[in-house]
Parts: sequence; structure tokens; C-alpha cells
Amino acid sequence: MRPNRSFITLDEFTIRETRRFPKATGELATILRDIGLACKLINEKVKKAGLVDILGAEGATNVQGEEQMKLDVFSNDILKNVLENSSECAGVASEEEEDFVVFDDEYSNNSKYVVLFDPLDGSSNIDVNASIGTIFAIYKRTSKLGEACNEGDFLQKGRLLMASGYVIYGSSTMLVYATKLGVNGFTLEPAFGEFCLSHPNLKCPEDGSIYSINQGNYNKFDDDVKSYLDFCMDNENKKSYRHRYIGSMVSDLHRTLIKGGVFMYPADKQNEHGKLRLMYECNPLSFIVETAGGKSTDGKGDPILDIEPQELHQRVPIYIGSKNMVDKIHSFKKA
Ligand code: AHM
Ligand code: MG
Repeated sequence: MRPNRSFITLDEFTIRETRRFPKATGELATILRDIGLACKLINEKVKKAGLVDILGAEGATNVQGEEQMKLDVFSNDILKNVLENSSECAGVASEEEEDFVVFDDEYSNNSKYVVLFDPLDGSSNIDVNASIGTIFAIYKRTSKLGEACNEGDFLQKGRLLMASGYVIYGSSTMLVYATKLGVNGFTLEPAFGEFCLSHPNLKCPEDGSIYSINQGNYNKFDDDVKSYLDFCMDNENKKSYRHRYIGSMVSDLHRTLIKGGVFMYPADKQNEHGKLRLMYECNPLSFIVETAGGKSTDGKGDPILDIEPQELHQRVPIYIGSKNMVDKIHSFKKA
């Protein structure tokens, strides 16, 4: 008699997806499994952060001049290490590394994929025990197999992503990933350490009532952003809006994906390109939201996914979430 099992693991799911395509080789499934492994190791450390002496600044600063926490360093190293051991990854680029990293050996040079990641996004939330996350983006390399990968393999627009995803270390740990086939969410079952399918075929609601932005920057925003925020706060409004801002993009985005709403990090007087990074944060999350039926733009009307990247650490303003809410923001933009 077969055991009656009601769950399906991430591995089983990706293999099942691969079988839908006779020509698929399963390499993407392997990378997703490897990223899942790295994130389980990160999860272990994150969950113990209050117990062991791992909190506190590492003393180093990253390429954006921001202070790195020890968990950022650990997460970066573990992702690099797991992906270097993977049979399918030719190199990586990370928000915490100045330049991309080439795994220049015989196996890696014959691997088809490169991976970009933000190893621990929202790390300023670590010492207040709020949710944080890992974000990843997987591209098929454009350079010749057999040779070391190069910068062009990483500087691809988001529209060309093969897959992207995030892991949220929250009240439970979840991995959400998208391919062109759809978006699916998996919750980590701590009893046997596997991500199990819990949120199949996720769709971002077409409309919502939650707007998410660092409103403390109000005075620095352009007039059109201010007008939209005034509109959301207007009590005479037919529809009432609520403001939520965790300050951890993965967490704010996860809520937006599930409940609907909009998340914004606009340009402001001091930061003409906003704060968030195109390659490590905006592209992978935009790919998920668009695949789930939502929308993501830079505020000028251009989809984030169509921006031609110029450099690895490029920043970009972002407006992302329920389609109707993103469209509403655009109606406040001056022609
Ligand atoms: P990080 O990659 O250094 O953690 O910064 C990114 C984070 C996002 O998670 C979050 O949306 C944003 O920074 C919050 O910034 P602010 O404190 O300016 O609102
Ligand atoms: Mg980040």
C-alpha cells in the first residue's frame, strides 16, 4: 500500500514542472534546489540570531557604503559556496560583492546559468526581530559554454529572467519563486526540513487598499508622489486606504503579492534613482509580481523588466503591486 502523503516538496514540484517539457534537462530544478539548501542554512542562523552572539555590525561596509551585519556576510558566503558546488552555476553576483564572481573551473564553465542575489535584504530589521529575506534571480548565460562567464551574462534585462524568487524568514519561512509558468509558494516544514507547496499558482489581486512607502521621506518626494499620498490619506475618499511599511522589501512585497496593494520606493530630492537595486531587488521581484498578474514600473511608465541594465549595482525607483493601484499612481504623474 502506498503511504498517504498530502504534501509535495519543492524538489518534487520542480521535477514535476520539468517533466511537462520533454526537452527540459532539469538544470533549473537543480539550481532551485541548491538555492533552497542555502536558504535553509541561512534560516537556521536567522532563527538563532537572538540566541547566539552573531548580531552586531561586522565592521565592514558594502559597496554602497552601508554597514554590513554579520548575518549578511554569512548569507552571502553560504550562497556563494553552495552555488559554487552546484553543477549548474557558472558564476554569481551579489549585492554584497563589488564585482561578479566567476567559478572558473571545468564544470562551472560548462554550466548554463548565472545567479544574482541579495543575500539578506532588510538586514537593519535583524536586531528588532522583524522579517527579512533573500532575493534571487536566475539567467541563462549568453557567453559561450566552455569559457568563463562574463559581465554580459549578468547585465541582462529582467524580461530575460529564467526564474526568480525570494525566501522570507518570518513567522514561518517561505520560498516563493516564479518561472514563466507561474508563481508558487512553499513553506518550510521544520520537522523534516523541506519546503512544501503551500501557495500554488499565486495571483496578485488586481486591486488593493494598502499603500506601502517610507512616508518619512514625504517632503523630499516630487509633487506627483505627494499628490498620490495625499489622495490615499484623504478621508473624503470613496475608498479608504491603509498604510503599512515594514522597511524590509521582501516582507512588504510578500504582503502586497498576497493581499494586494502597492509598494513604492520613489526617487527623491537626494536620491534621483531611489534606493533599491535593479539587479538584486527590483528585477527579481518585478518578475514575480508581473507573472502573478501585477504590475511594476519605474514611475515614468516603463516596466522595470524592460530597463537595459548599465551596471550591476544600479538603483531604480519602483512602483510595484496590484495593477489598478500602479495605474492610479501613473494618473497623478504630470504629462
Ligand atoms: P538593504 O538591501 O540594505 O537591506 O536595503 C534595502 C531595504 C529594503 O528591504 C527596504 O524596502 C528599504 O531598504 C527600506 O529603506 P528605508 O529605510 O530608506 O525606508
Ligand atoms: Mg537589499
